[in-house]
Amino acid sequence: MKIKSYEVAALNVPETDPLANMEEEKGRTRPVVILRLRTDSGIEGIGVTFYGGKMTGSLRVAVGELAALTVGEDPLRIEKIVAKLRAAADSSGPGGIFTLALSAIDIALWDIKGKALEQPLWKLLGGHRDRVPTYASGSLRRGLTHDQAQEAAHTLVKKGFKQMKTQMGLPGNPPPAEEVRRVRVVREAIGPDIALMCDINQRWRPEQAIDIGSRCEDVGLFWLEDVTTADDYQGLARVTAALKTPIAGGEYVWGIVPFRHMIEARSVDIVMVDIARVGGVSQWMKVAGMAEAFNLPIVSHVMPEILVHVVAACPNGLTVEYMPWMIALYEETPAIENGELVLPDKPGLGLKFDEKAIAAFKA
Ligand code: SMN
Ligand code: MG
Repeated sequence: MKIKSYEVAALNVPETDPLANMEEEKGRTRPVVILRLRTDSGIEGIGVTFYGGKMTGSLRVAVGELAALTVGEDPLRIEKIVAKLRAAADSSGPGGIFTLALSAIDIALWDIKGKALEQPLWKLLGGHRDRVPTYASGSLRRGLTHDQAQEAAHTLVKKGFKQMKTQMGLPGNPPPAEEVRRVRVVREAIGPDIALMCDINQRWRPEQAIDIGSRCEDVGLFWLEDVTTADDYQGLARVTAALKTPIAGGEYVWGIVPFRHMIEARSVDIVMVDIARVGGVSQWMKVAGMAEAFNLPIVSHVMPEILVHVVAACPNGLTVEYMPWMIALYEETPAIENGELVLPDKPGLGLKFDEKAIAAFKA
């Protein structure tokens, strides 16, 4: 089997909040790049990438330039293709737009492999379990008032979520007591039995993280995420050592090497890997193995319809972030039953682009 052709498109996907209907602003869109890699045997693999922002046009071109280099290659030889692309792109890696583009290619190659072998991706990658816990994300944002956050949290509980994530690092950098109020009011709304995560998105200094983190230890957070600058491995390690609450991090670093430093420094208790920044499915799985060797759980970041496969594949997969930003791209995405994502039986990613939606989102 050989790769025969490809098609790349930039899309603007509506920024809605399908989980709790708590948009801060109507009508906004998010730029995304999609890829179709076609083989001479009729199998088509799909890939997705984003984070290009105002450079999404450049990201679309980068995906196309890399995809052109895969034509004629055997799609089952993924590491051979990745090595070829890295070499061809010279020093445009190892991070940035090169890695974002590489991720779309790698995801499409794994989709082809699953379809060629007639197996769903999660089974090809290890198949540790056929259901995985998932948490609602993207609704309980820091921009909401405490009242709105409580209302959204109620909605998520009513929808059956057993885990959900809110945010601190509130706008205007309020005093610690006001920050802590956010997690307290959400905890009040959901009761003691729902797992509550909280994302800081690198907005605190290490000492602030220790201060505010200590003040909310009694809230019983499942994790505090990205409490300070993502590559301050020592600063993170100080926070991790000081707090009882587990610290999660990793979504902001590029490729697999930073995870070595982060894990060696004991910067985090829970390793979070972003598939676009790490370089796709192949690299995501390598970090999962690294984390497993250090007795650390691994969690996903965004795109649950794709990441459900890798988390389910690994013995140390903990939970899938249910951030439904991209589900509108597909005809169908994995169901949630009893707070868990159900793994698909269909081969590869088990996803089909919703062609009508794709046409409507064309940039
Ligand atoms: C997040 C950051 C950037 C894009 C999507 C989501 C956030 C998260 O940090 O973990 O959900
Ligand atoms: Mg995050």
